[in-house]
Amino acid sequence: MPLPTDRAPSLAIFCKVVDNYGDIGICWRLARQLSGEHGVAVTLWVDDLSSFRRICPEIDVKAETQQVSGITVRHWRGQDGAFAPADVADIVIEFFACDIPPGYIAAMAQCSPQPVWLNLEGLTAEEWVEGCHALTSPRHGMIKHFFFPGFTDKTGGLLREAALDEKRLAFQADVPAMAAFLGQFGVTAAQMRAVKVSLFCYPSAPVAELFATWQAGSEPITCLVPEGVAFDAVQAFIGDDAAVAGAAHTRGALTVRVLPFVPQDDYDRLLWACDVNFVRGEDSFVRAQWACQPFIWHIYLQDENLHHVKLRAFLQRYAVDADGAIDSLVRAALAWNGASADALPWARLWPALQADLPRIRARAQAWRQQMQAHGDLASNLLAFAGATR
Ligand code: TRH
Repeated sequence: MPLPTDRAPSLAIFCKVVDNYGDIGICWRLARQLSGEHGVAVTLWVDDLSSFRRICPEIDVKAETQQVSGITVRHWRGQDGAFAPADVADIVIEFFACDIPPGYIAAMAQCSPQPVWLNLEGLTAEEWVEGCHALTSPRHGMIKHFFFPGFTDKTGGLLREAALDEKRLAFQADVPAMAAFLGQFGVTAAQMRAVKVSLFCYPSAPVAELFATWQAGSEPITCLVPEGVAFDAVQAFIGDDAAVAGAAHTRGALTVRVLPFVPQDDYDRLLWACDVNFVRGEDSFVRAQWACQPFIWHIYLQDENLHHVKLRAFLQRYAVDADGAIDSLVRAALAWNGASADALPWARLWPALQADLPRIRARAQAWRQQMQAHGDLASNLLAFAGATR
C-alpha cells in the first residue's frame, strides 16, 4: 500500500546517542531533509539532548517536546507508557539498531496498514553491504527492513541535501563571505592566506607528530580545531593559555586556532573554506566528500581492528584514479589510523600528500559526481518506504 497522498506522510526516528555526535548528527540531518525537502512530518526521539545541543544550539535540553526547524523533537527517556496506534508514524526508523520502546512496537502491530519499519544501519564501503541492503526480518508479526547507506547503486546512497552543491559553490566563490566566516573565529588575513586545515579526529590520532612536521615546514599552515578535539596535542602546542575556543598560537610555520563547536551548517562552511580536512566517524566523513576537498578520515575504532578493514575498503574505492592508486593518500590515511605496519614518519607523509593535492582534488570532484549518480539517502529511503508499504 502506498504512503498517504491526502496528507503529509509521518515519520518517526528513534536515536540513541551511543557516544560523540555522529548518531544525533546523522538523525538530525536526515530529519531536516525529510521535513524540508519532502514535506514529511518528522518526530525525532532522542535520548541525549545535551549532545544534540552542541550541533544545534536551539535545542532546549529541558523540554520533553519541542519544535525545531519544523521537526518535533521528543526527549526519549525510555517511555514505554501507553502508545496508541494513532501515535504511530507511517514510517518508523530505528537508528543503528536501537531498541524502540516495546509499547510503541505493540501499537505499530495494531495499525492498519502497518507502518514501514526500517533499521537504518551504519556506513561502510565493504562489498557485503549490497547483499544486506533491503533485507527483511519478521518481528512481532511485522516486517523489519534493513536500510544501508553506501557508495554504490545497490545501497541506500549517502545523505545529501538537494541544494548542497549550489550552496557550496556560491560560498567558495564569495571571497568576502568566506573571509567573514573565518574572521568570526579570529582567523587573520595572513592565516587565511596559509594552507588552511580543519582537524576533527579521535584522541588516538598522531596529532603531535603532525604538528611538529607542520611547524618545521616552510609553508605557513593554519590549523582550525574544534574545542576539545585532540586536546592533549592542542594544549601542548598552545602552551600556557587554556586550549578553549578563541585560543591560538603560532610556532614556526604552524598556527593552531581553537574554534567553538559550530552548528552543522557552519561545520559544512568550515570544510568548504579549508584546503584539507581531517574528519572522523560517519557524518563529518560524508560531509568532507561533498566538500570536494582533499581529506583524511579518522575512522571510529572497533574491536579487533575491524575499522581497518572498513578503512581499506573505502580507500580501495576512493583513493584511486586513472593513473592507479593515489599512494600518498593511502599511506597518510593508513598511518593516521595506525593501520600501517611500516608507516613512514609524517615528515615524509605530509610533503608527499601536499605535492599530490591537485590530483586528490580532481579525484574528489570525480567521486562527488559518481556518488551523486546514486541519488541521496533521504529520497532513496522514501522511495523504498513507498514501495514496501
Ligand atoms: O562525533 P563522531 O565521532 O560520531 C560518531 C559517533 O561516535 C557514533 O557513535 C559512531 O557511530 C559514528 O561516529 C561512526 O563523528 P561524526 O560522525 O563525524 O559526527 C560529528 C557530527 O558533529 C557531525 O554531524 C558534524 C557535527 N559537527 C558540528 O555540527 N559542529 C562542529 O563544530 C563539529 C566539529 C562537528
